[in-house]
Amino acid sequence: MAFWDCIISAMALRAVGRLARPRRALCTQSASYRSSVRSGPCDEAAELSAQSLFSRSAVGSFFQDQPLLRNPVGEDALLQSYLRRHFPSTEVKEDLSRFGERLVNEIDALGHECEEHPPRLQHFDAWGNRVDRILTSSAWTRMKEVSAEEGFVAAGYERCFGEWSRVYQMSKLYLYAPSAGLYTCPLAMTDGAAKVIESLGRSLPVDEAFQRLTSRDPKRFWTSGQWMTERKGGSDVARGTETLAFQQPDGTYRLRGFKWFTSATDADMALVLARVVDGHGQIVQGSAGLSLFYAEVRDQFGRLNGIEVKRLKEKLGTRQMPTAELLLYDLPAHLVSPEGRGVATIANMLTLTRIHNTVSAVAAMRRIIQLSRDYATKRFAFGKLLKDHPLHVQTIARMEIETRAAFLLMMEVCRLFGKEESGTASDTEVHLFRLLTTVAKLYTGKQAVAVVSEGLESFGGQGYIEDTGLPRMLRDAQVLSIWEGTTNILSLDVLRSTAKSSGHVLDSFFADVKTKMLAVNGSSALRPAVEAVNTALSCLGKFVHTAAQRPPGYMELAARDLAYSLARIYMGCLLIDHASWEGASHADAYAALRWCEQDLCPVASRDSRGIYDPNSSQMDSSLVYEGYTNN
Ligand code: UCC
Repeated sequence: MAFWDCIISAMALRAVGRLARPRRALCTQSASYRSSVRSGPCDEAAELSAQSLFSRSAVGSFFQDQPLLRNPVGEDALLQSYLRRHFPSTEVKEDLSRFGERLVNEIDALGHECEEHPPRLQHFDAWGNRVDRILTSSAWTRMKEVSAEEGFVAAGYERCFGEWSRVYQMSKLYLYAPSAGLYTCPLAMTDGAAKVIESLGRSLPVDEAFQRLTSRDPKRFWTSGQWMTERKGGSDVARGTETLAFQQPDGTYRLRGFKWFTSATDADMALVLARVVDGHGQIVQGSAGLSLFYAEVRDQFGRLNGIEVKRLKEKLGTRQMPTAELLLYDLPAHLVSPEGRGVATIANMLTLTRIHNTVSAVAAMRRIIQLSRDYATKRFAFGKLLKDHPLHVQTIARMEIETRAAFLLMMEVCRLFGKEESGTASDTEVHLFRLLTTVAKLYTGKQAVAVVSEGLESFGGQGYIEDTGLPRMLRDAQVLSIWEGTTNILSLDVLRSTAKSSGHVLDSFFADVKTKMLAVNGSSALRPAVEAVNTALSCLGKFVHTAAQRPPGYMELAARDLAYSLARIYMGCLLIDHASWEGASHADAYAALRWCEQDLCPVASRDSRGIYDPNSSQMDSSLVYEGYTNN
């Protein structure tokens, strides 16, 4: 026998000895029975047999510790430092900390219940009457009460913290969103409706509605829907809206049409776009023909008011919340906008829902990181905890940098909003607010999908398992880049706001970034980041200044990259600004430096490679349609 064969035989014998040594044979039981029994001597066979017939199968003794949700305020270093920097009084921090405890102890479980008991549509009652009841879970109902109690909408209108009131309100919603079972959706539209009514002037009958939308009394509190989308137009609302409004002798209207996508359809009221039919039966097509109406969903007996719920949507995510197709058949309504100014009037609502969308996006990122980093302290693999694997931690760090940048942009938009509402915003700030609301929505929606997806991966296979609650987060994140304007529609909105303001929104952007960078020039640790932002800004400036000479269609092709450039530069600027604050941590500086290492101005980089040339557009088309047959 060769030397190696001897060694191998000896090892095999030793192994057999180890396996054979400990127990007496298991007598006569079948193989499957034997496999379910850990040990048992022959002389106890009768007893063993009885026990094992009913024994639990052996599944091993190891069970992985789960990630735990703790008070998200205590876990959120950036939220805390932001509050320390901007809210000298401790009142806000105390309210948020109290609310954080409530989240952990009460609300998070309600959120899970909303997912487990999604809404159902009951078309008929037991006696055959058409009722179209949307049946929601008790947890969903409780969320409505919680929303009133916590003043999620009210806080934005009470304005207890002056120009910081929106920051306070949205900070609370940021904590709430990942545990809210999607109740943030009706709240977004409710906030938007309150804003529209407030800006139109609170006359009857909408004054009563305003008071209910902003009430802290759960018995009075109402939510609102936003009924825009029709079969022809999710994005192209102006051309896709077919709903008609017929004026009645008393000056009210009756609406007839089909709303294809109405979210949180169990709302109490809705703002609805429709076309007024004139005395000759004529309507005006396009944007100029659209007006905005206020409608109450149910009558005094709780019956639907000229509405049939055709069906509930089967959605990828947001299943906690009812989304329906509605036939409006003589829905009583009041005209609230000037005739033909429907889109411009509902734009206020879009602004609000886009801010809420941003808040939900950042909140989702923050929550997945909190769970992921906790898990990394509990999961042992390859001889050590995940938190001690540098590559794993690097991955979470990259998620953290995205989230910090997104958080600061979200807060800045809220800050500017609060200033605009309280009349203290400069012209520059008003322009910035218009631009950044769109940019923040489009960029954070994309970030949320990427970060939440990466977050799921950090749990390995468990991230893909439904009852961990993790997959729901990815499903729900996916909607953030779709509803309230897709990424491309919002990129075009950046061009729209630029054109409408004769370039002032971009002038304000440049001026603000320059001012912020000048203020931090002294900090040497941040110098590479400051240089990167300044360089990117100058590249962006060159691109924008030559825009007028571009061929038609050029800017449309550049729109998405332009919007991304604005987002990345501004986020870099905010990270640097925060890191240069005297109370900032080393981690703040590190985040700023790392963020600014990426291509901050992709529109300039791609422009230099001719990506937006008309020729390139043709090549895109031939690439996409290569091999496609349309017959
Ligand atoms: O309904 C949906 C789901 C609801 C769920 C909401 C929950 C959110 C919760 C988040 C938290 C969890 S989804 C529906 C999604 N659809 C959209 O978002 C619409 C997307 N499409 C657009 O944004 C389009 O660009 C349109 C509809 C605005 C385009 O309309 P027009 O009429 O073709 O555009 P115009 O002619 O450019 O704009 C008409 C007027 C102009 O004002 P004037 O007439 O004074 O010049 C614009 O300046 O509207 C003004 N305007 C705006 N103003 C347009 N957009 C804005 C804006 N963003 N801000 C201010």
